[in-house]
Amino acid sequence: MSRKNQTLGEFIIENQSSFKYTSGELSRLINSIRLAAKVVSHEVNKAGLVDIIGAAGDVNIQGEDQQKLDVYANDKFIQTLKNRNIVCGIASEEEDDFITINSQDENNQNKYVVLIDPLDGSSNIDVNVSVGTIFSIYRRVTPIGTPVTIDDFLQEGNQQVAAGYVVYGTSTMLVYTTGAGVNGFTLNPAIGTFYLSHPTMEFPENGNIYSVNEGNYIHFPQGVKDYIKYCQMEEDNRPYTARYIGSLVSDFHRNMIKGGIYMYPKSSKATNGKLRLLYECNPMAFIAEQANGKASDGVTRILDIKPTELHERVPFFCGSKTMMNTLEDFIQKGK
Ligand code: P6P
Repeated sequence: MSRKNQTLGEFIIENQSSFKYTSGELSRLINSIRLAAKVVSHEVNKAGLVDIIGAAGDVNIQGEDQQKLDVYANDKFIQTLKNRNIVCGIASEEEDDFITINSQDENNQNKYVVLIDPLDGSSNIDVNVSVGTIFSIYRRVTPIGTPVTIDDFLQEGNQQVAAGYVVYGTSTMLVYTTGAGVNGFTLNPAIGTFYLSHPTMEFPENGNIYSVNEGNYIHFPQGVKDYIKYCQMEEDNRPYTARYIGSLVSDFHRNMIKGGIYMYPKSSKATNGKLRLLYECNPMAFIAEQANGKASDGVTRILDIKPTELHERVPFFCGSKTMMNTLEDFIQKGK
């Protein structure tokens, strides 16, 4: 249920009954993400003005230079979730292992775990291109009141109870689903309030935008190469338009609004692809499917992949259904 100019807070309260698990806890969890998103948005929007950009010198588990804003965003989301005592565990791209919350408190009745990429696309920070936060929420599978285990995090994406992203772009938007469609909220920074600006977001059935880093073309599997050439042919409504920002959240967001496909294939350089299953592909796939789109590794539905490691990578393709079906046909033929 949505109405014009509704705030995110009003929307959460009015739609709580549609949550699969009618608990105020999930509402409070989404609210805490809303708070952290406002704080991070404030810092991202002034990144060029203070000495907060530039590599922090550390290198994260992915072997990537850790930008100071990465560290800041990671700390803010973890601190907000911890302080409001809502979750029992957190996993983050920036943390080697998962974080247990209140394990010593057998009265800890918290039943949700959150997996997060606190600042995706961070290499864009120094060049003032939009970046994003991605989050994924599950109910724990181990007994309430006990410390979480890795099993609480290695759940298939089809078990998510909520997922969303924040895009820090020309405006800051929070887009999320609890399994009843996808809604987008735009932040009014003057008063710190998110307003419902994009109710019931959906991928157009087809599209004419393809997003891929063509610099890796020679390393791609044959089927992906054939699809990219198909996109570039003078035929039907093609050639398509190539748009690639280098920020998953931004490319995904544009393609969901205009219609399109995002591709990060495996290659001889990245044998399992680059994107992480748990806190990038699964949440974006949940949103895509809730928005009438599709997401796979080229063969298997992303949400049905059984995770084996916290930071595992998978090839990732998602977008308008018709485009995805055509791509998967090319991949099948290219085998
Ligand atoms: P490449 C950012 O690092 C990211 O994880 C996604 O946001 C983005 O789509 C992709 O990697 C860009 O990777 O190899 O094309 O620079």
